[in-house]
Amino acid sequence: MFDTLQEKLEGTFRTLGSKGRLTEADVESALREIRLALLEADVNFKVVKTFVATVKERLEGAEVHKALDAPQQIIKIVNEELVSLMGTGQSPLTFSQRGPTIILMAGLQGSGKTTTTAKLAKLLKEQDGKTPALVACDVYRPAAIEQLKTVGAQVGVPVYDQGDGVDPVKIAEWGVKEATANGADVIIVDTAGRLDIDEKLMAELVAIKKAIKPHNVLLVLDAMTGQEAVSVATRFDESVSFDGVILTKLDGDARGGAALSVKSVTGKPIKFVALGEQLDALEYFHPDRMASRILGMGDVLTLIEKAEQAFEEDEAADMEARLKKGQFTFDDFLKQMKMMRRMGSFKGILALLPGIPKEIRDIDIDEKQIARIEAIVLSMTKEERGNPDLIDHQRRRRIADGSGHDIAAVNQLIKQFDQMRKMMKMMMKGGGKLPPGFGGDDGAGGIQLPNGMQLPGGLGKR
Ligand SMILES: Nc1nc2c(ncn2[C@@H]2O[C@H](COP(=O)(O)OP(=O)(O)O)[C@@H](O)[C@H]2O)c(=O)[nH]1
Ligand SMILES: [Mg+2]
Repeated sequence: MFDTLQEKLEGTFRTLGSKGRLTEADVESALREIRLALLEADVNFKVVKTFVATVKERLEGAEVHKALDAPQQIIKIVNEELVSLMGTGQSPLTFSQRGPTIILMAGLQGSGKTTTTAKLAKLLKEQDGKTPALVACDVYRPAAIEQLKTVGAQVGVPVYDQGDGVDPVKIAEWGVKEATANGADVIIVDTAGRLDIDEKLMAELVAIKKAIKPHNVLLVLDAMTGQEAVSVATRFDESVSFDGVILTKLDGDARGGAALSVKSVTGKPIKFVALGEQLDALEYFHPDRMASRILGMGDVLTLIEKAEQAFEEDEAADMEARLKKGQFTFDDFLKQMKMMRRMGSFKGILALLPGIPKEIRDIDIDEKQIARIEAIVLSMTKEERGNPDLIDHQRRRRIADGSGHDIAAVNQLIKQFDQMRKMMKMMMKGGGKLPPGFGGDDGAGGIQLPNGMQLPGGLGKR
């Protein structure tokens, strides 16, 4: 996610960080690079213009080029401005005071409405203790109703449908009534999308909206379409005013233009982001955490939340204690793989951590691989598990034979372990703290950036 933008900005900050004292020209050139990076990320040009002007103004006001830690102040200001570009905080859903909360999903075909409808139900059920129900109003696309029923069943939420021979407005009204009678406290209505906005679709949405009076109209936008998503939002808002955005497919969005522009251009906040096809890949959107990710500082807070959901407390505490003593063994490695597996996709987790080397980012793990790692680790002696340097060729051979894997698999595991150990060391350096399960207690502040700089005070904390 946002790799291109991240790389560009990181490069700019690295250049700045390598200078002892910043001249006015240094600052000018940094601003120019930030401007270019944002434009290349497909951020709306008016948004970029205002953004750079604001950063510049703040820099001049703070007279940072006279200060010693100018590069860090620039990062701090850019960070704060990125946050304010995307909103002032998490923008919550409106929950009904009496009766069920009704959510109407809108968006173009293929934007991810149906998938997101199920993801949202799952999130509200698991994180907010709600009892959601879904209503299938896409009567145009073949198999659309079946699709919603399938994903609804996967997340364990009832789906109300009347087939595709009924007027969607009638289905919506009926579905809301039925679901309410059956005890749902959140009702999410999935609607049809077209390949592009057309009059009929808009008229139908307006009619559904009028009929069921939703507490939230959420526009689902495909992040990968960049500025196109922003213009879709503008056009939707002219016909069917909406309350907030769910930005999907961020996992495939290297640029970030939609995420950074949509709030400024339409005035409507992003409420949720979807980061994958799996039904648990939906998150509340936090502008500050997103800014951290964009600046390559990771998103330690989200990581901590995920960790808290996945880890047993004493398990994590135990691991922490050993890591603090500088003991990172193969047993820990195996345990960590298992813990991370419970948190979701490995790649998704690494994206939340600051300063991960590319070799580690590229490791992908699944259950089969965990079983393999386990077999290999179990074939090691206690000494070998604590000290990989001990494991020479002969020992590798023995471990390979003992575990029923070839020596290449053993070599690869040892290499990955070494990299992981180095990463742990790097992250513990400079008083850096790690999230639970990774060896830290609160994960706030003191994080070492890949370019060797330390996160300015308070930046990692909120
Ligand atoms: N990679 C990725 N794919 C997604 C995401 N959300 C939806 N999709 C995929 O996008 C496609 C269209 O989704 P669907 O829910 O049918 O869109 P709809 O036409 O708006 O209802 C499906 O293949 C989904 O699996 C996401 O966050 N990441
Ligand atoms: Mg659909």
